[in-house]
Amino acid sequence: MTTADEFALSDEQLDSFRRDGFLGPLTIYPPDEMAELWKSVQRQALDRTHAAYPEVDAGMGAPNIFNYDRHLDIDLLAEHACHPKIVGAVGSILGRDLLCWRSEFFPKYPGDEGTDWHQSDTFANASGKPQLLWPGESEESFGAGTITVWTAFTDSTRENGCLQLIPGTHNKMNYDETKNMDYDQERINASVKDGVKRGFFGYDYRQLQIDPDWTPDEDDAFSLVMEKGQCVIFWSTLMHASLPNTSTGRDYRMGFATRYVPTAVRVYPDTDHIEEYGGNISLDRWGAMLVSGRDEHGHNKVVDRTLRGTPVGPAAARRP
Ligand SMILES: O=C(O)CCC(=O)C(=O)O
Ligand SMILES: [Fe+2]
Repeated sequence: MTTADEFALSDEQLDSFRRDGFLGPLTIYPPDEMAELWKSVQRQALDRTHAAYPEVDAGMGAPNIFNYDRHLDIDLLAEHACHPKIVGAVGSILGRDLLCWRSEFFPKYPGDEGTDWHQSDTFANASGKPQLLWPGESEESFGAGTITVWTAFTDSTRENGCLQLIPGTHNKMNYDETKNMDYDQERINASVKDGVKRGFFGYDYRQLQIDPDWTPDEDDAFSLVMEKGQCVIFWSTLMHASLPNTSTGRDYRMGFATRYVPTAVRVYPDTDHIEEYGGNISLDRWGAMLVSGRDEHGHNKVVDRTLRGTPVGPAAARRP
């Protein structure tokens, strides 16, 4: 039995995950361990020498595209993405053969807007190009999204911009990711929607609504307060958003999302770059990280974390 197997979800947890589309909070680290880990990650993140994507001086509201995939150059983040508690839980949902295809930092500093309500299935939402293709699906059809594990690297509160979720909404898309959204940096921190300051990192997610007159049923939403070191696991097709950071002090919240699919999924099909959030990055140094099981499909460029001693980083990425 591997360590991850010890953390498989119980039948009860799986039932509730299937019904609600999310599970959590689950504790991955005790708070003091999380605080230490975050301190070390922050120190290491300053050095982008081996980061998969170049630094840009984008100023306030820097597009999160350049924050992607630091698990490829920061070992502590790779270890986090492979944490047995996370891999055990995600493996119970998606099966053993698992890739972490993306990680993202989600900061909210005092004064920052919340994140728009949204669902992501193919992740074409910002780039206009599907980033995930499940077996048997065409690029245009409804796939199954990805499993996101969003870990609170700092305490996540109503005041500093915690996540909000609408349980049970993961089986019906209210957004059409083949529609276009236009990027405008001027939009950041400038819109109030249904009384809440929200945006989507320079986009307005409402532009993707299938029914332009529809509004999310916020009466069914709840705010997910988490202590640092806790995570929530959810389908990317679940309706999710976050509150603005209304704190007046220096209380920021930092979420770190790791995203998983089975090895059978094609990631970034027929693409060698991503263009979104006002940036354009080459996928030359990207690799999907195998976090458990085996890749018997060979669809993706894979970095193997399951082999002891295998170097992590873009240099280790190989085409099978
Ligand atoms: O942290 C946030 O505000 C948004 C996170 C999110 O949308 C995601 O992890 O998919
Ligand atoms: Fe999201």
